[in-house]
Amino acid sequence: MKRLLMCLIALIMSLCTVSVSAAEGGMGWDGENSILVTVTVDADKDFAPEDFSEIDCIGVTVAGKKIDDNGYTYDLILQIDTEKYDLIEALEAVSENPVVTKAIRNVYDYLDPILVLSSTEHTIRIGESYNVDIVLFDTYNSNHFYYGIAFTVDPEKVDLSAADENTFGFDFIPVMAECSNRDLYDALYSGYDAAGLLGEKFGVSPINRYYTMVSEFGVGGEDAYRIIEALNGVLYSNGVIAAEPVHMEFPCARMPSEQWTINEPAVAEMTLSGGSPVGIPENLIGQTATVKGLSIGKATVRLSANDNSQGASATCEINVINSGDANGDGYLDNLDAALVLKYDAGLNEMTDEIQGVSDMNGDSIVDNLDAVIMLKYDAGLL
Ligand SMILES: [Ca+2]
Ligand SMILES: [Ca+2]
Repeated sequence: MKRLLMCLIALIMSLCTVSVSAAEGGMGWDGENSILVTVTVDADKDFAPEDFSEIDCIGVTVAGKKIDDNGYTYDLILQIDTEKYDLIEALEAVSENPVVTKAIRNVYDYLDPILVLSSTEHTIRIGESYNVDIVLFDTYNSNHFYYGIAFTVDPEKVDLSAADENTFGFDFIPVMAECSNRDLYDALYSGYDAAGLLGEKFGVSPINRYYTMVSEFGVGGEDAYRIIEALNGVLYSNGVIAAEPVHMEFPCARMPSEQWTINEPAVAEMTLSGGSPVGIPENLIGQTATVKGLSIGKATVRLSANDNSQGASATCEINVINSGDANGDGYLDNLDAALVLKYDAGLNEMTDEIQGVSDMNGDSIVDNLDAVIMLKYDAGLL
């Protein structure tokens, strides 16, 4: 029931629109040229690039601001000069700044899904098997869903009893008052009248904290800029003294899946094993594809993996060569190549069967070219 509810809420949220002039990446930072730092200072402050001279900072964007007994804590996106620093060097350098309490990769990055297999190409002999494993499958959606902004108002600056959704100078909808200790997640997750909750009229919160929706599913690409753009707008609005993005994850949206295929089943056969079931027993992820060479040729193993709306695919080219086991010891090595070279030089005989397994390039002749392929295989060069 709860999953169905969350799906419904997700659908409703996906229909919410944003009336903000999105920068569409115009703020200058992206996933490759920025880092996220947390800074604690005594007083309210406007940050400038000069505050982070350790990295020759070229841009600062506020991604969050909180106030507590320790002072003001900001989350800042620092744009770095990638000609001078890579991300890791920048993180180390900016950590030396006395006001920086935490420096990490920018979590508002758009992170492309990454799918890595144990190999992108591999050569096997007829009859030989090879395991293709998933080394890494990472998506943005698996970790982050941002939907809105929580902001705190200074009641000295705003007459909350007369406030409505237009009071603060931004018009994201709907605005919800936080009237208890529940956060956005709890408010939505425990509420069965999802549409009613989202449309709740602006009320007075005893803790002066409110929520406004920004948008829909996930943050990535332009959505990331949109959230931060909106956050900056909220932070500099009338009476707002703190603001942060709020996020939640939808269990119903987390259904990773994977599909393995091979395009030339006559060249190599594929068998799947292992993996963990997700959601339904037949939905396995993290499987191993064992490929066995059947005939000389090339076959492509392809994995398409998905997690929610983000997916990636990766391939492993399987090159199947002849068995090449001229001496019949089960291996293909320089001893077999030696036999082929002797045969090519007229120094020994070969049965038709042995010639059949020794013709590595498939030209129906057993000669030094086949020996070269054998030696390359033995040396790991194929
Ligand atoms: Ca052999
Ligand atoms: Ca040949």
